[in-house]
Amino acid sequence: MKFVTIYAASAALISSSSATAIPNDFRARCSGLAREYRPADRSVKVLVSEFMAKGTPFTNPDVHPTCSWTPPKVTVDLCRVRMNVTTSDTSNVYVEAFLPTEWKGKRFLMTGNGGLGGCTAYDSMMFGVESGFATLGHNNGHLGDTAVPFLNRPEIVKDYSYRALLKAISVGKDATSYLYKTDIRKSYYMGCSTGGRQGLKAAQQFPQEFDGIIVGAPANNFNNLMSNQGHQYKIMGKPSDPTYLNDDQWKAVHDSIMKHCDGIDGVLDGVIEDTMKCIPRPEDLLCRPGQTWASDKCLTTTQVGAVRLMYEPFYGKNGTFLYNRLSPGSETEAIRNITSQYIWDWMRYAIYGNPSFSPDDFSVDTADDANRADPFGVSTWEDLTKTKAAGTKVLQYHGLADGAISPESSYRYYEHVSRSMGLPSVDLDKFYRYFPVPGLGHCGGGSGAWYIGNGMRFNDQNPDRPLSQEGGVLTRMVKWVEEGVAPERLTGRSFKDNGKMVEKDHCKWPSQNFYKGGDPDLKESWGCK
Ligand SMILES: *[C@@H]1O[C@H](CO)[C@@H](O)[C@H](O)[C@H]1NC(C)=O
Ligand SMILES: *[C@@H]1O[C@H](CO)[C@@H](O)[C@H](O)[C@H]1NC(C)=O
Ligand SMILES: CC(=O)N[C@H]1CO[C@H](CO)[C@@H](O)[C@@H]1O
Repeated sequence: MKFVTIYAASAALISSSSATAIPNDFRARCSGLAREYRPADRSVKVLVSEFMAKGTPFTNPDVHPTCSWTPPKVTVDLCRVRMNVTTSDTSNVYVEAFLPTEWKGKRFLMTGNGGLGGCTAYDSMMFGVESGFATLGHNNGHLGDTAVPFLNRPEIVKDYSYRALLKAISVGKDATSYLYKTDIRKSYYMGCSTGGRQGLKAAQQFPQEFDGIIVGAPANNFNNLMSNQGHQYKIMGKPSDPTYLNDDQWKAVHDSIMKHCDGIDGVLDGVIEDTMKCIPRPEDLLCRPGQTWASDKCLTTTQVGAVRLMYEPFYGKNGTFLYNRLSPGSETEAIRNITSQYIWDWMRYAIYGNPSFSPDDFSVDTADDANRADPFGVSTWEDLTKTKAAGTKVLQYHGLADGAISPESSYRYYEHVSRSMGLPSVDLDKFYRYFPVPGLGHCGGGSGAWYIGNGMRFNDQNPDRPLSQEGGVLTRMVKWVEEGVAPERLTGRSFKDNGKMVEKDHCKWPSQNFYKGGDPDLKESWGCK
């Protein structure tokens, strides 16, 4: 019944484009797939296969309040396939494919998850399928952006660390080849945050599955990333503590940092090009005797002391480096993450198996315990020896205004790979390139030219003025893999509050964006050095 309705809706669409573009048996093959497809892998069960025409309202079957990244409708004609895949006696992963009628270049794209997820990245999948990729996603082995399902179920933690992804790749490739009756030509991965960590896990452990891997703002050094939130919570305290800053006070810290550091790059444009050159001085905000926040918008010595600690790295037992400082300029985004639930979830359900572990129990010992446990290698800190051997390309990017995951962690990982493999940048360039993106927040948003075609649904929010993804991460990766043209720059775009478009080419590390002069909103005004 549903199939017939959809067919009628799409028939109207075909007449306006090309009637021959859609192979006639594609729809039939799609709807018959659930019945006819018998994968050799017996752990796979097809739950749904349905043809969905452009414009069909989209519904998210993952009913969980934290799984909300759902596109409102299908934006190209596609075949939706949902599969239930058993990964052990006590775990399973839901794998989903969006297979476009107009499959361009026989390309396969695997998407990543977010946070402690638990949520299929339907928005990223819609982005991929719009670009003509056979696009896959999965729920990473449990439902919801929460660690509660990890409690005493190590198989689910294993799925979260890497197994759900590895399984989804093979299941997804097989279903794709079956539907199109032909082999995939090129295989890609794109993810940000936890999706970035998953991309690095693939690059470190099973790079042969992909020709190109796009890694955004990776949540690797994962246990310490979690612990760092506990550390930051301990520094800033609760609203009733003398160390605590409210949102307005953090905004004042942000403004003072911008005043101090925005001009280092030679132009006052609300973007710090090299945040590593910025050394915040919260003492600028200190109250004189008798002054208060209410009357003078100043901070106490206790508050200033706490803020200063936020811009220092987190050291563990015996002075061991654990995690990078808060990135200067990311304050307005970061304040929403300091009290994130992730750390408490991770420690309670994955590390200690003790739901009553409380924020006040956090100490450097907690960080030590998490590092020792490192469940299923979730830290994701190995080098890229296997990537190099497989001939796979890795493109990593990180927003320098990322308040959720410090971009300094991405520099640290890049340099770790360089030292560990004994390769200077000219040699890493052959398979691994890193792009810091000034003015980009956590995977999307920010005050700079932040839209780099990385799958965030920017254009959904700005349907009247969509931004091009040309020169962004996905188009550059395809050129690198398929034409051998390695990316030197990433083109970023955004709109200012007054509606003006900003465009900038972001440079590949270790070169950096450099202001040549002129209108800072034009890419001609910038170079790399
Ligand atoms: C998926 O498979 C698991 C077993 O691996 C089973 O418990 C679950 O009920 C299945 N879900 C659906 C919707 O079939
Ligand atoms: C810290 O040093 C002590 C004494 O040398 C050692 O036993 C312990 O393992 C060290 N801890 C860490 C986390 O390195
Ligand atoms: C767990 C949590 O609160 N995460 C938030 C961190 O900040 C980013 C960007 O502001 C949000 O998107 C996350 O939801």
